[in-house]
Order: sequence, then structure tokens, then C-alpha cells
Amino acid sequence: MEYSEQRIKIAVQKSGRLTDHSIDLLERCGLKVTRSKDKLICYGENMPIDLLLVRDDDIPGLVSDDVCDLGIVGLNVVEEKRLKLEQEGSKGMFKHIFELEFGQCRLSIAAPENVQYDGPDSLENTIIATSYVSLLTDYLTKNSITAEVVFLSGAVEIAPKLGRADFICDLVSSGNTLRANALREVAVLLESEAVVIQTLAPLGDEKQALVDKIIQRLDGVLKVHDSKYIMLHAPRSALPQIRALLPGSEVPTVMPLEGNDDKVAIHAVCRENVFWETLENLKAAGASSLLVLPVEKMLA
Ligand code: PRT
Ligand code: ZN
Repeated sequence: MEYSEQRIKIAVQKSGRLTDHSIDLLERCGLKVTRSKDKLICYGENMPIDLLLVRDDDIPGLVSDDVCDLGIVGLNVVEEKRLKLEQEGSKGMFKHIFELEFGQCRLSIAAPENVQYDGPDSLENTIIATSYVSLLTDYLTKNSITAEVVFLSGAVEIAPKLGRADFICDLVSSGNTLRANALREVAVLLESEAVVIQTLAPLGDEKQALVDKIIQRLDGVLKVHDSKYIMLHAPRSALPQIRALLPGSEVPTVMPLEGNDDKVAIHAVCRENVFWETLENLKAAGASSLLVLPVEKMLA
């Protein structure tokens, strides 16, 4: 394939927790790519968009250096890189533009179960192991704490057991790993999820229009998550009560029913799941012929 500079390059994690979600999401935005586990690049078949498959830690750098126009990566990795560059006196050439509602986790300090923790002061003059040196150093500086930060690239949780650290600072999602290592979460430094970052280098009108289109589609895909289309019949007099019962809905469409002046048909998009209890409450308010449908796409 001849490579055109007008194609958008998106850096995506090659193999890890964010990979499937990232590619699925782009596919739900209409992008068709030939997936290949061993290749560095997946070419878009129907849009001028290609995916660069790399380690997540490299994504902010690739976007900052303008090798890629966009990147999908955890906010934890973005913030660590941004602070690292700042601490080195330079500036990240990327901006965080969109949250993707997956990959949720938090960067937390954890203490061994038998060690007392009474707030950040308990960290004074201790050793803390982490893969997130910049985020942790920033937290300690902001809290005026002097502590030794030890970098570990993996298996941070076992550092206290091995006597290499008093505390750790690592990502937590369910908390099972901490519990399995007799640790407890004592402070949250950052709430994280996957985000889209964009290079600060100007893209040109054509590429920027394509980026805007992808973001609009991502927004549409995420908005329909949990959204339902609900249809029902109801007495005209019950309309205010029915409207109040529709979860997260905008103004519903109300239509007359042929040959029945007292009843109307109501259609509404509910931006939350519609549970059986809601249907039962709607029925008790006079609704009948209730139908709930999934929403596939939405464009505001
Ligand atoms: O090879 P590459 O460098 O690309 O991958 P990686 O091993 O660095 O990253 P990966 O695939 O493990 O995670 C990618 C991203 O997923 C992270 O940067 C976060 O943004 C996000 N994420 C969400 C998580 C977790 N949840 C998570 N629980 N990343 C890591 N963990 C680890 C955590 O480090 C700890 O070891 O899972 C363990 C804790 O999980 P719980 O559920 O036991 O609390
Ligand atoms: Zn990584």
C-alpha cells in the first residue's frame, strides 16, 4: 500500500488490557482494519486511518513526537509522561481530548495490613516502591513529604514482603491483588481510565476534520452504551407522571393514536438502562403496550 501523509495514525496498545476495547471501539465507529497480532501497523480498509500497535508506555511519546496523530492510552500513563517531561523541564506535545469509559483503575498508595497509616505524614522518611515515579514524587512534593521512591517495573506488590519498601504505589482496580499480598489501599493519587490524546502539532484541515469525525462517532458509541428506546401507550392525562418515570430521557415524542382521543403513543430515548421495576411503575401509572429496544447508534 502506498502510504499517504493524509492518513490518520492512531497508537493503540499492542497486547494488554486496553487492546481489545480500543480496537472494538474504533470498529464500532465504522473503521474496518485487518487485525494481525504480529504486525506493528493495522491498515484501515474503509477509512484513511491506521493503527500503530505498541506498548502502552510508548503511546504518549509517539503522539508527542507527532509520529501518531492520536493515541488511546490510560490517563495514568499520560499523566506520568506529562509530569516526567515537566520535571525534566520540557513540555508534552499532546493534549488529552476524550474519555473512553473503559480501563478504569486508580493509582493508590497501599500499606501492609499491620502498618499504621494516619495520612500522608505516615510516609515521612519511608521507602515507597512504584512504577509511577513522577506521579508519586509529585504527590509527595505537594504534601511536603520526604520519602525515598524506588522504581520497580513490575511485581510492585511484593516489595514490602521482600523488605524492599515500606509502602507501595500502584494501580488498583478490584483490590484483589492488594488483599492477596496483605496490603490495604490508604490514599488515591489518581482516578484513571482510557483516554484519547492528540498531538499538539497542527493536523491540517483534512486530517482535523477526520479526527473530529472520529471523536463525534466515539461520543455517539459511548452515549448509546446503556441507552434504550422505549415505546408505550398511555392515557393523555398520565403524561406528566409517565415523563417523570422515564429514566434519563430527553423530551419524548408524543403521537395520537388513531381512533382513540384519550390515549397517546409515547416514544423516548432513555440514557440509562430501563429495569423491570421502571416498566412496572409505568404500567401502574397507566401505560400499556410497553416495548424497550436497544439503541445501536446515536448522532446528536
Ligand atoms: O505491555 P504493555 O506495557 O503495553 O502493558 P502493561 O503491562 O504496562 O499494561 P496493562 O495491559 O497491564 O495495563 C494497561 C492499562 O490498563 C493501564 O495503564 C491502566 O490504564 C489500565 N488498567 C486498568 C490496569 C488495571 N486496571 C489493573 N488492575 N492496569 C494494571 N492493573 C494491574 C495493577 O498494576 C495490579 O498489578 O492489575 C493489578 C491490580 O488489579 P486488581 O484488580 O487486583 O486490583
Ligand atoms: Zn506498559
